[in-house]
Amino acid sequence: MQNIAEPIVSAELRRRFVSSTRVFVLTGAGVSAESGVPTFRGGGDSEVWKGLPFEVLSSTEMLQLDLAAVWEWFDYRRNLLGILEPNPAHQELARWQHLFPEFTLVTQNIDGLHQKAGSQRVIELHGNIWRARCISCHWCHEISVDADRPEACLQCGDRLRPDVVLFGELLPRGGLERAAEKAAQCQLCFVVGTSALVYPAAGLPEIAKAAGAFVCEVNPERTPLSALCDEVLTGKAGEVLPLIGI
Ligand code: BV8
Repeated sequence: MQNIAEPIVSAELRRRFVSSTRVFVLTGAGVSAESGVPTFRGGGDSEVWKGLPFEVLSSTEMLQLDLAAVWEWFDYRRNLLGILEPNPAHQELARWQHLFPEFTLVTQNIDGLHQKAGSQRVIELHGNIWRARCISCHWCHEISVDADRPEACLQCGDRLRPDVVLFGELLPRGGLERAAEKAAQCQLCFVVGTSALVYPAAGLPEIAKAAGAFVCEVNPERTPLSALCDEVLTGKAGEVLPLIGI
């Protein structure tokens, strides 16, 4: 059994953790990995389903081409997610929201596990797999674990689509702007479990850094963002995050 030494949390980071009043956290698929949610990249094969890479399945082109196939892909993922629970990383971030006067949690994930762990006011940049949206009137419908999703919009009868931002689609108005504003105001920024490849989300830590924040990355692997960070804690989010706030 490989003995993975615990990452050393610097005295500087601990000092900043106890003295900061404005903290910003960006999470990616890696924060849900220990809950059993497959990541898209990093740590094995990227998510491929029925021979198609996820960037193709989750794209605006695929939506135009074959809405039923997109629903099949999201139904498959939702069924996987239905039985999964938050892990210590989600729980620790839910605890952090009570530690700072201004705490902003921004996620690229669509799994809803931050909210399930108790995080509130989560900024979901890429939407949520537990919601369907009408392609005409944009009416939204919650999809619960134990009920079939509605076949058509209950308001206007047109087709529904996942309320998720697909590749090639603009992010919903408001979320990204609010996230960028908080990133520019924070004193301490954590980047947890993201390959930092998908924009515009990956640009948020760059905004924080440019505004003078101390940036800390938590990831078992290095990313294009690592060089920009003031501290890189190499390890799993569920194991590392609880070490920071003690
Ligand atoms: C946009 C929802 C303006 C769907 C997602 C060509 C045409 C159009 C656009 C583009 C283009 N070329 C580039 C773009 C921009 C594109 C983009 O950035 N593409 C990338 C791939 C190059 N972005 C967009 O399209 C965005 N919109 O730009 O609009 C526009 C519009 C039209 C034309 C031009 C511009 C929309 C992006 C949103 C897409 N939707 N999700 C779905 O889920 O199916 S993105 C999806 O992938 C996720 O939400 C997430 O954001 C991303 C995956 O990233 P990560 O979360 O980082 O996950 P990943 O698996 O990559 O990494 C996991 C990390 O965790 C790894 O580092 C690993 O080491 C680490 N890890 C593993 N285990 C652990 C761990 N860390 C901690 N603990 C562990 N235990």
